[in-house]
Amino acid sequence: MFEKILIASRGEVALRIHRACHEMGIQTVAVHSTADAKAMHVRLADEAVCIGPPAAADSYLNIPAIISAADITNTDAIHPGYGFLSENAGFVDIVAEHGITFIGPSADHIRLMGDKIAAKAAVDSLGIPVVPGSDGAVTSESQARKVANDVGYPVLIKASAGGGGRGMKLAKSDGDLAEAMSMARAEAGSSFGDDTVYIEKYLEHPRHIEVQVMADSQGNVIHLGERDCSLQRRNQKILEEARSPALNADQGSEIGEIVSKAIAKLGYLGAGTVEFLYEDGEFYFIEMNTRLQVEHPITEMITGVDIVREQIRIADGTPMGYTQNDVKFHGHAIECRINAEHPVTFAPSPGKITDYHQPGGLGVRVESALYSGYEVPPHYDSLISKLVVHGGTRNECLMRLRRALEEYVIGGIDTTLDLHRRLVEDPEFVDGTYDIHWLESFASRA
Ligand code: MV4
Repeated sequence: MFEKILIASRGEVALRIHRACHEMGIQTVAVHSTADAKAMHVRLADEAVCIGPPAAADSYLNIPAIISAADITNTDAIHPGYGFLSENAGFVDIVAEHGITFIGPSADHIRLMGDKIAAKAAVDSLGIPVVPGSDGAVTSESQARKVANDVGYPVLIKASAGGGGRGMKLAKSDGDLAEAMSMARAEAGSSFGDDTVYIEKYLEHPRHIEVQVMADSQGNVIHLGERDCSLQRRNQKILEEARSPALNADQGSEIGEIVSKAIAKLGYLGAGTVEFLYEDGEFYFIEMNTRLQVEHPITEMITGVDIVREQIRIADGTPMGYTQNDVKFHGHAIECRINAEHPVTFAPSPGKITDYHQPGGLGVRVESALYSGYEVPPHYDSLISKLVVHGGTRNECLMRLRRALEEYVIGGIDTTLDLHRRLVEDPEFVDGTYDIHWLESFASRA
């Protein structure tokens, strides 16, 4: 097993990875920007290396600085967390060239899933249902018109190099198509340096449901059920649930099995998430994430599987500690993402935490690197805490979540705690009947 792991990330996930390492008897190396010198992950790690100035491009994305930090500390492996370099195939190649293990999938699988057209074709051929649309790239307006007429309007034009909602354009009817095509291509070209686009039928009221999978180097593949991530605003998830309130256990396990089989055939290694839109009882693949996800704790809460620990074991070549038969689902879990933002305007609110009190008790888990006196820097993502609650049923989980939200105190800055306090009282949220558009209207009603 590895003796020392470098954590190429910051904030709550750096702490999450540190905890898994120390429970496994593995030493940790934190890397940090000058803005993060007083961060909790730096304080707790066995060693810490400053890798550059505040801007992420010069520190957390600075590959030479991170590789140097790994070399001088005699690091065996690097965990990239999420964001930053976690889905950068070039980084994975460089890590390998330095004789260090990347804790994650192969560079080839990261590259494949980063190319949205190639990813869709690959999973389609492996039996995963996809959204009806163009067979690969669409290069001309006449070709676009033919696809749109075949699948029916409205259609969505997506950038092959995009993902996460960036570079999509909607054409409601034939009259919109030419402009949507040229805008999508221009935006894709300027944002990603690649103007390749493809077309899909636009699903109007889907839910966003994703399946967590893990695969080890012995060929063992498991799924850990689904998460419902429909509550989002401007492509930022706000609250996630496991399992999905829209599915019964059999429906969730059915798509889980389909995904597991496909992942096995793909020869994938490590943790991954296959994202679907779900509408009128049908699943439609949209993309695959080849990293640990922000919302992984809700899956851990309902399965008892420590996903980060399993990632580390897999990267080391150790078999996973579970087969599918060992995975049992217990109760319901919800994660509230708490951001340093105003709860109504969502204006960023970095600054000093003057008061801090975390909720606790049975079934309550807080994933955060905050402490009283800590200064939230303005340079990074505004996620400062994840409140993760488990209960025997969804209703018990909700009762416990309301209680935990009452206890939580984060003083000195604006946070989205009040948004969550309102959300958990809303009858439509409690019903669980929301789609991907619902939260935007809820947030604007405040
Ligand atoms: C779609 C869609 C409707 N139809 N594709 C946005 C994020 C990116 N991963 C894919 N996205 C969407 N793709 C088709 N064919 C609607 C969205 C979408 C969305 C998806 C998941 C969660 C939130 C969303 C919010 C707006 C649009």
